[in-house]
Amino acid sequence: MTIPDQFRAGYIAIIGKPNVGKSTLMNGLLDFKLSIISPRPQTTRRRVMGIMNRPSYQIIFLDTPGLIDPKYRLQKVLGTFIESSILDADILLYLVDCKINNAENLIIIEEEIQILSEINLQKKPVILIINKIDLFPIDNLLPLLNSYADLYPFQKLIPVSALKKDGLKELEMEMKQALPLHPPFYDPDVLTEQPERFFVAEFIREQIFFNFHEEIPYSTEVQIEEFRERDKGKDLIHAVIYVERESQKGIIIGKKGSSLKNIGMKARKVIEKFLDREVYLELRVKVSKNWRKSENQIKRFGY
Ligand SMILES: Nc1nc2c(ncn2[C@@H]2O[C@H](COP(=O)(O)OP(=O)(O)OP(=O)(O)O)[C@@H](O)[C@H]2O)c(=O)[nH]1
Ligand SMILES: [Mg+2]
Repeated sequence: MTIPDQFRAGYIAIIGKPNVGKSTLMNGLLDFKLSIISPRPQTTRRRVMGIMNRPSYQIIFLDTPGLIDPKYRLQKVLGTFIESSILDADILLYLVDCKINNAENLIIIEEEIQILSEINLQKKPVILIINKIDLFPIDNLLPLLNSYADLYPFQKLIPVSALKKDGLKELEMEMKQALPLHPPFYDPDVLTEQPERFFVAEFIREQIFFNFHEEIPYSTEVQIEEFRERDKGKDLIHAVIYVERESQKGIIIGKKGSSLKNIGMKARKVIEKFLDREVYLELRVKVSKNWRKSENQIKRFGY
């Protein structure tokens, strides 16, 4: 493949508080479901890489966990994923959600900007994305944009709806112009650098977010014990769902295994779509007592 002289390529980190739509935005831009999404905060737990390949540019997105004050040891580790993504990035996308411009929200806006200043130590260029504009009346937008613009020297402020894919083309053009001249970092066929088994584990975890409530999704970790391609028949995937307590194990398994079966069926569909082939998925549930507080266990899970 010949690479055009003026090829542009770079890393863009997607940063913001939990639940503002970072993963939805990355998937929308890539037009492919890579990062898992749920209606609850703190869904993303690692940095997820997605590569946009175009004839004259390549953008490597880094989706990150939401910015929070860490309480658990696990959350401290997640903070390091955010830091490393910012360090690796050429440009930051700072996501916030659309809000009515009242006194209460002005305090939140100031806090958001304060966090941004604290994490963007090297003062990399930042594009502010106001997401979820589908949920708010258009009249809110201008005053909201002004409030943000008054507080920080953003390279650009762009309102979007990641869910409805509104404004994404404008955003892509803006990002493209901000990219440095550089040959592609990855082969243009590549969508991500992370292995298939990473995404398989994530899609199982996503089902836990959708099917269980309160602490269960947060107490859950999924590990792939075996991923074997077979000459004959479907790929074989053995995954273990770890929870923190015996009672949680019972809930996940459900009556006569019905809940586990349901998760397995739904996750398998997403996995097969992602891999573009059929798989045989076997799930087991184990208890790893209070793993989120255990440094060793967190490490063993690969964080
Ligand atoms: N209405 C609307 N909902 C959206 C939009 N973007 C994301 N959402 C919803 O917001 C919720 C959170 O989306 P995620 O993409 O998981 O958010 P996130 O910022 O990655 O969250 P964490 O990984 O927890 O930090 C989901 O229910 C999405 O469907 C949008 O533009 N409009
Ligand atoms: Mg996310």
